[in-house]
Amino acid sequence: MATDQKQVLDMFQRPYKRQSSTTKDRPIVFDLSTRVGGSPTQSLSLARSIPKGSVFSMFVMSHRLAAKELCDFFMEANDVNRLSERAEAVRGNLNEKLFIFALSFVIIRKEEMRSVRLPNIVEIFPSMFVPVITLGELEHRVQESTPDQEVVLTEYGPEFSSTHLKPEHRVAYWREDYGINAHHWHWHLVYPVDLGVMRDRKGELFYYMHQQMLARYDMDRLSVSLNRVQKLSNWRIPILDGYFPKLTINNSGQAWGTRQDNTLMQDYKRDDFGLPQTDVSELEQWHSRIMDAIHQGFLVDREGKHTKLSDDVKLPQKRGIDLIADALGADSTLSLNSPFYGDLHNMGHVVISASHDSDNAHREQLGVMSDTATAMRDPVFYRWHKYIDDIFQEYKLIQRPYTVEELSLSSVEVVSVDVESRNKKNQLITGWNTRDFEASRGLDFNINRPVMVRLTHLDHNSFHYNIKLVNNDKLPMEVTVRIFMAPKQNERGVDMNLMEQRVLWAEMDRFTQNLKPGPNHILRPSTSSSITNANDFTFRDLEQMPVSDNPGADENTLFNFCGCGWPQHMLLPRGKQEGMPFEIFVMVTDWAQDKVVQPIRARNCSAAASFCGILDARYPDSRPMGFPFDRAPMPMLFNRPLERTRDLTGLSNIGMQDITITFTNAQITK
Ligand code: CUO
Repeated sequence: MATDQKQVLDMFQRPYKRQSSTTKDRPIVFDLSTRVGGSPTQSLSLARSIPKGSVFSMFVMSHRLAAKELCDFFMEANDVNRLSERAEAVRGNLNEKLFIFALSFVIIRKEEMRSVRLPNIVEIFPSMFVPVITLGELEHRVQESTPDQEVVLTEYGPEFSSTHLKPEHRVAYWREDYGINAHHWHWHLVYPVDLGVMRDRKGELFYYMHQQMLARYDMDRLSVSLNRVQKLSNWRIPILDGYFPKLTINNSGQAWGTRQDNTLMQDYKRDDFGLPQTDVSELEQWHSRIMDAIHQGFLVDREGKHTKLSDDVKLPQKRGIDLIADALGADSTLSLNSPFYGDLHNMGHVVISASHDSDNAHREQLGVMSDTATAMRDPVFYRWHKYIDDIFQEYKLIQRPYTVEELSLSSVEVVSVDVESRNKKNQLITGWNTRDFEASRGLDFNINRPVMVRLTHLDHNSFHYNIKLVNNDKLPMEVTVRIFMAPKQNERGVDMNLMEQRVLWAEMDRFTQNLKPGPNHILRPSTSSSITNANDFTFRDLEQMPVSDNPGADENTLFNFCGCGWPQHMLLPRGKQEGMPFEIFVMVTDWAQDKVVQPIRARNCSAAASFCGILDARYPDSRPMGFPFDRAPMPMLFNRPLERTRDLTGLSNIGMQDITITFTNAQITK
């Protein structure tokens, strides 16, 4: 392990402690009580105003300002040594999650530190992923263990936090999956609001990545015979489903707020986050102003100037979808008019997470909806985001449909598409699997041996796409291959038409391919997916990595972004035990039209580029995100069954295949 990597790991262990055990002989350099970092002006007053052990929420404006202050302080450090000194000076005095967020933010962005990798967030904050009762049981086992027992293990089964008495509990395995929650935390770290991060098509990716998570959630809901998620649009009636996370906010044991079934959203009047009172009617007003903008076709800035909303623009000019997402996300530097369009998405998270104690009368903490690492556990997250997505879809549906010219690539013919796994064609298998995490990296169990927790998760047998196609051109051709998957039938068991299926298409992979003239054969492994992240490392993985394998050896390799990405084990929906029909859709487009001129050489860390972009580079596909399903289908295809799509358009560059996903309810053997 390289020295830099070791220092980073030291900073991330037990973040609530003033000094980690591995650095206890290093002197404290700064005295935080008077000044920090040798600069008398830097008192970190905003950062210090967030109490230790309580919620840190990037959805809350005052917390974003505190994060900015701490990130700026860490950004002044030019190498891992100096960062580590600054981190040591403040750790134990600041809110732990703010501390880890700012450290991670700086390590990702500092040119000098990009050779090191961040450890998995599950091991930094086990208590945000593992129920408190499981951790208690773990402590018990530690006490009962003998010194020769190297690993203390506990099981966390597929029932998760539920009993299956309530229908929503059937998808608890999905909502409470450690990987999707870690991905969501990482995504918002890479695309934060109000931290001065101006990334290419940030707003559009906010729309697209969240829309795709909803599509995936709905695929799993249909897998367990639940209806697709209903948007949370009527805030005057109670939220049907409660949520009891059974987790603690951090490693000190403070519990999250819980929400009973049938809780009503209420005006936000809490006094503990420096936020003004926010009435539910204010959210409605922001929503209505954004809807007006969509239907009028323009946003209005603070000087009254109109900015047209259209997706038919030439990049890098901003598409309408990007501008609307900026207005919804309320980044003060990106929103064209934040006083007018408000802070709808973020404040929705806050108002919902405070609905059990909206005036702080009970001194209860906010619920899990307030934190990007835990929000996806709560059923209301999807209802809220469906509501947000509905705004985007309203906009997308008034864009003109794509023309045949935009959709076709006549020189390429997709002859056949198959998925293959263990010598079976078009039959995929899912089941359960487990992964071990070292809880003792984040929590102190008072022993010198690793204490492990074993988390259960959905998984599948890996597979590959087998695509046969012909390049009818006389020259080789660079193409983009776009692969999507959607369920075939709705909750009534009826085959969906293209319009109904439109928002259910989940991206599986997107890659460039050189086609030689004549027949071509693509074998693409599922593990190479452009949405997933294979580089998610535990502390132990990183410690055991030989120095020669460390990316620091190659300064052009930027690994930190790799922490962002959908978990590979959640690439497939669960499917049904009796088998569930899905469809694979493959579309080939011309790379010469799709490609983006990068301002600098796009570097290596593009593993999950579809969902996370590429560090320091533009989003690597000029088409609107979600293409071709982002817009309404051509009118003549509107109500037609999908099978007939190709016949009607004569689009040779599209191939489709029916497949079956079967859930075994058994351990997956890799
Ligand atoms: Cu990711 Cu609402 O944006 O949680």
